Amino acid sequence: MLVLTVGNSYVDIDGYASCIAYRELLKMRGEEAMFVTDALFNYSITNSLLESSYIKDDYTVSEEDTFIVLDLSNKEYFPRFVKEEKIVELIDHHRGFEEYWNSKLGDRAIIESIGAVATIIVEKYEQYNMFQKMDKKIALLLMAAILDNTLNFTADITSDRDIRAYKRLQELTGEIDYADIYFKESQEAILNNIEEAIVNDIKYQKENDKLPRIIGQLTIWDINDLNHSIIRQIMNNKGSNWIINIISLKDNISYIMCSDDAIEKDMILLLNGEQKKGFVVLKPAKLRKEIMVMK
Ligand SMILES: [Mn+2]
Repeated sequence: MLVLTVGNSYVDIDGYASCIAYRELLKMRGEEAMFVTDALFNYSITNSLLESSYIKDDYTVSEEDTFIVLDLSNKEYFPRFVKEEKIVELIDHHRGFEEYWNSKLGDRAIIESIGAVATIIVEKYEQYNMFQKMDKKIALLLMAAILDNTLNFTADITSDRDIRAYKRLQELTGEIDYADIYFKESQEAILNNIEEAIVNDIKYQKENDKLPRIIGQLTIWDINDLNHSIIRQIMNNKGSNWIINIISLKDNISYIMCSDDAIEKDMILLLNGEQKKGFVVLKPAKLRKEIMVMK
């Protein structure tokens, strides 16, 4: 059996959608394949997508099986059942292990700087002339993956290929407002457990003395759906000097909440931001990793 799989820590919608869509493409081409993972699914795989008729397979990997690894090239995160010498194909967009896999797999290793692995899967459907035969539910999974991994096409890693693939999926499904639908649903999952979402993504930095040590980040769809005092409370529990970068994808704006007025003043200067309704506002949005290198 040919087994498709992803990382063992948690699965996001890109790995999930890519495995399912690639499995269906292989089936259309007469090759049987299974999508096997034991990893937890994160909030990006929303309930409506989980309820799709396309799901992972209940299959126990055996000795003879071969593997296709997606959205992953760091061996540290390989599931235990994957045998490296049995990998027949690997597709990823995380950097750092390109040489290793190119030398092992040649052109069966595709590691590219692109917004989503899902985009590469869309291109595979096109290559094999199967794009028009793609099921709408599969197309929606791939659309969600591209939206999520490119942060609604705002992330630096976004390429023209992601934009083009998404447009084609939009035409295929007729889903014009899917970004709104998808991000609202994933935001709901974040807001239902806002403390976990914030606490699990706090960075404690020492490298930049222009910034406080504690820097949070929260990516949501619409800033207007947030309860500001709860966020302040969660951050105050972590320390007294902090900022949290709240990225509102709908309008592509960073709303930076600061622990106190002094830090707020520093941030307005450092980031060239505008003070608005208790935030330092940056348009277009900046990622935390960009803010952390500003001096
Ligand atoms: Mn990905």
